[in-house]
Amino acid sequence: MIDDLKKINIRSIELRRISLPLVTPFRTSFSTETHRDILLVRVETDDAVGWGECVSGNEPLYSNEYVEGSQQVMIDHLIPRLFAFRSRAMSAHDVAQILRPVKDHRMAKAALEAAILDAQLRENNVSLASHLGSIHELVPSGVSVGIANSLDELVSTVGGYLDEGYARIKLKIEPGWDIEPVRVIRKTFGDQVPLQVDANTAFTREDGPLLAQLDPFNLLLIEQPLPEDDITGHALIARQVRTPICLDESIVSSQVAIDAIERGACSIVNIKAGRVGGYLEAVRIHNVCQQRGVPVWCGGMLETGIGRAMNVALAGLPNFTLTGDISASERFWKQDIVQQSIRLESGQVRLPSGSGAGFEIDGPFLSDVSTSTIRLRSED
Ligand code: OSB
Ligand code: MG
Repeated sequence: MIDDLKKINIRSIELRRISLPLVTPFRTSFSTETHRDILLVRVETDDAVGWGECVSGNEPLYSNEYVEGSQQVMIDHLIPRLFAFRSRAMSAHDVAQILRPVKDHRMAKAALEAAILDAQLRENNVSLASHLGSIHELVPSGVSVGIANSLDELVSTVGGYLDEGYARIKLKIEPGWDIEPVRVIRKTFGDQVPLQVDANTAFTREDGPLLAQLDPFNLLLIEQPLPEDDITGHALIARQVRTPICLDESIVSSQVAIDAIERGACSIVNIKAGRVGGYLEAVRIHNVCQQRGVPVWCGGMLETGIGRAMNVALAGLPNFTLTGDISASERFWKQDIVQQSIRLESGQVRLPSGSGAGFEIDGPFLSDVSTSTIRLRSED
C-alpha cells in the first residue's frame, strides 16, 4: 500500500450522533445491547465529502473507549491537531502521525482517518478496496451469534442464519455458556458447519482444561478467552488446547501483533480497524501476520453500512483467509443509513467498487435518526 494519492485540504469536520435500535438484543459476556448510539464523522474537503464511523460502544465495556469519550477527545484533542497541521494539504496517510502524541483513543482516531481517507479517495476517484490492496470481488460472510436465553432459542437462531446462507457461525460464550451450546449446535447441524467461539475475555488462566473440552468439536478457533493485557496467559492456554487461539481485544497495533505471535499467544488474528487506530494500521497488521504465516479475519463492531462497507473492502486482502464477521446490514438493522446496504449473495458480500468506500448516505433517514450534530471548521 503506497500513498500515491493527491493530497486534500480539509474544510470542516462534522460529528453526527445517531441512535439506532438493533433488530434483536445482542448479548455478549460483557453486555446486552438493544440499541446503539453511534458517532459518525463527516469530512468536507475542497472537492469531496467523506464519512467515517466510530465503533466505540455506548459504555466502556469492550475496551476503555466509549462513544461520549470518543467525541470529547475528537473535539478537544484530535481535531485541533488536524486543523493545526502546518502545510494544510494532507493525506490520510499523515493522520496517524499527526495524532500520535495523543495516547490510545484508537477508535476515535480510526473514525477520523476513515473519513479523511474516504474523502481523499473520492477526490482521487480510487476505491478503498483497491487502495488497501484487495484482490477479491466477493468475500464469504460470517455471523456472530449472541448468548441466548436457552439452548432451544440458540438452535432456532443459528438455524435461521444457516438457512439465509451464512458461511460461518460464531457463538459468543462465557463461563456457564461454553461447552454445551457448542455441543448442541454440532449435534443439530453437523460437523460440516464452520464454527468458532468468542469469549470476550471472560475466562481465566485456570480455564485451560475447561477450554480443552471444546477440542473434540473441531472449532476453527477460540477468540480472546482471557483479559486483553494477558498475553502470557494466552500462550499458556494455547499450550493446553488443540483448537487455535485467536486474539481480538489484545491486538491494538502491529507491534502488539508481532509480540503476541512471537510469544505463542495466538495463531490467528482478528483485525478490526477501530480497535487498532484505522484501516491503514489494519493493513499493516495484515502484512505482519502474513509474513509470519498467521491467517487473519475481519471482525465487526455492529457497524452501519459506513463501517460495514469499509470492512468488506479490507476483508478482500489476500491473508484474510478466514471468514469475517461481516454479515448483511439486516442482521443488525431494520434500515441502514446508506443507500447500498450490505446484502448477502449466496453467503457472500460484495466489495464496494465506487470511489472511496463506495456508498451514498440516505440523507432523509440519517436526519430522522440523528440526535446531535457538531460542526467544526478549519480556520483559514
Ligand atoms: O468481540 O467481536 C467481538 C460486537 C461488539 C463488540 C465486540 C464484538 C462484537 C461482535 C459482533 O462479535 C460482530 C459483528 O459486528 O458482526
Ligand atoms: Mg471478539
